[in-house]
Amino acid sequence: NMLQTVIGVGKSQYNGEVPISTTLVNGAYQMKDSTRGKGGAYGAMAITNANHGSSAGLIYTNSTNTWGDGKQYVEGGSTTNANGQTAAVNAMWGLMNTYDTLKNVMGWLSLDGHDTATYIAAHVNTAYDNAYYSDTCRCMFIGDGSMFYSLGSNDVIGHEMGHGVTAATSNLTYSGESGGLNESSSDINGEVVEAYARAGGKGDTVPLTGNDWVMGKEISKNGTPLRWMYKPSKDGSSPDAWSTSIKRLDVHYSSGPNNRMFYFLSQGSNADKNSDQYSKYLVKNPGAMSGIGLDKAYRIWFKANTTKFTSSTNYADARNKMVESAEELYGKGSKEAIAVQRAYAAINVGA
Ligand code: ASN
Ligand code: ZN
Repeated sequence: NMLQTVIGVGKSQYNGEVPISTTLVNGAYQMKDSTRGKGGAYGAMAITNANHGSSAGLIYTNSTNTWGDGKQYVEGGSTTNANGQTAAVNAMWGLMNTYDTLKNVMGWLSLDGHDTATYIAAHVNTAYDNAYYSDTCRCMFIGDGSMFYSLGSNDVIGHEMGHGVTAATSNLTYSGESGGLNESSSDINGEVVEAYARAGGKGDTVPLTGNDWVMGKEISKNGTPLRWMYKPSKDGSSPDAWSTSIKRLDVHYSSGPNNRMFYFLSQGSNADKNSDQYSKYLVKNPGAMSGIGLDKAYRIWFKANTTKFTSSTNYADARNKMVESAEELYGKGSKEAIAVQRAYAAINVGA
């Protein structure tokens, strides 16, 4: 590639000053990274400015290689000023960490596994309280928020881009139980990206740890997360365990039990019955359960989602295929395979 990627200084909103990948083109810097992905809409991973519209817009450019001011975008301000760039810094940092997590932890290139470059459009719509992945552009849109701050924290970007991995692999149908699993897969990816970034981008040379097990805490103006993986019912709408009725819930709620399963698998359960981490279903498995750590839990989940699940996988099928994955990775009867069984039993799936 003729374009040379250089490292700029990004003043991010949630992670302080971060090194961001940019490209020097004719004396100006573009927020574009040709070392992470190829082809796609911009020929490289990139951040664009939707500038309050609904389409992607143009790649961010700057005369120097220092970007943003670490502050929330102020509605009505110029989107070429430092405030406008901060959302782009958040986006690039989250996207670099998402790409690196997939590559360095899982050996998976970009979202589709074939290294097709993706991009993020920042400042979509006006005061927009959402971020979303679109499989049409294989890209992501980030709003500036109204109840939220700019929706570009690492867990949110990891979540949305996780939809791209699922779309390219199991393609779990986005309704019913499969929809809950699709959402949960994105929450899992979000937490892993958060942990990866906090571990300093060292991949599996250091244990993945330090994520907060809640989604979107940083972007929340009142400090209340969107979802609690260790106790989904704290949101007032998500169940903590599987039942026949969860298929009728919105996918952001039916994801809850699988999120809790994943928390138990990684972190174990707390023996204190009054703690948020305790599951009443653990009484079925008194020996349960010590966690196997985020790194192993993610490998088992990733293998199941990318090679075993189908579009109609439900909780029971996910449980069986997670056990298969754990057995293939760590052996039949391994502590990891047993931990998967116990984590699912703890949410009322299987014995
Ligand atoms: N941020 C949401 C999600 O990724 C967008 C949506 O509800 N479709 O699930
Ligand atoms: Zn989602």
